[in-house]
Amino acid sequence: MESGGSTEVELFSYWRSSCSYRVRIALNLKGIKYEYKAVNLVKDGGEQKSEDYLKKNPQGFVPALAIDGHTLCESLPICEYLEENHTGDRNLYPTDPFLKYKCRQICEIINSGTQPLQNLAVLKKIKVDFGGDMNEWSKFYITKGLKSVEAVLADTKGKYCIGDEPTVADCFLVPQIYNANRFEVDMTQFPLINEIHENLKELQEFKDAHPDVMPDAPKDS
Ligand SMILES: N[C@@H](CCC(=O)N[C@@H](CS)C(=O)NCC(=O)O)C(=O)O
Repeated sequence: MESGGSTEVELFSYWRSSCSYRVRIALNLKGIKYEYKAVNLVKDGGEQKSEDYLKKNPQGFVPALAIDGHTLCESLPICEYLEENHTGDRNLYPTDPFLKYKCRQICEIINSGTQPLQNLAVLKKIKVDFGGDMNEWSKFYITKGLKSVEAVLADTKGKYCIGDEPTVADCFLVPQIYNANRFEVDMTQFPLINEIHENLKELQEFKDAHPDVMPDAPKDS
């Protein structure tokens, strides 16, 4: 595995962060080696809020990716950057414009329509400031998001989200399924997603990005 640019690639990540998980998969699909830099989102109020880390990602979120002399934030533009600047082992996007659009549509349903509603900071606010049930909230919005993805997949799916090659849509779907399981979403209502997930679980690039095998995962996870 080789990086297309600088060899000093660092990923600032938290084992259970779905957005970090997306980038870990994308880096693996591209065959880019990276050094794992753990940012603990929960310890002492969260290392993501430290002065030092805010210089890397002013939003106080993981992931951040140091690559080619830049520090990049936001998982979707990071994947686009990797696609455009690192030829790598695989393409993350289909070449056909319509399929590329479909791929982006799935990413956006997850990236802007689902994950932000169950982000740690949002859940804390719902629980602490509004006395809401953050698990029920998360379950509701993840179910809604995955229902939309399931509908899109009816037209696009092969072995994976878009045909028979893994794409960025799969990089986004698998971490969202991980979150769905965390919040005990009833996954039996998503047969297409489940079928794709079973296929993706077989790929080494996805296995190597799983939260449980990250260096900062608790030993009993
Ligand atoms: N749109 C951003 C979202 C990043 C994000 O929400 N990261 C979460 C973990 S998945 C985080 O760092 N949360 C920390 C917090 O809420 O304080 C991306 O795709 O990278």
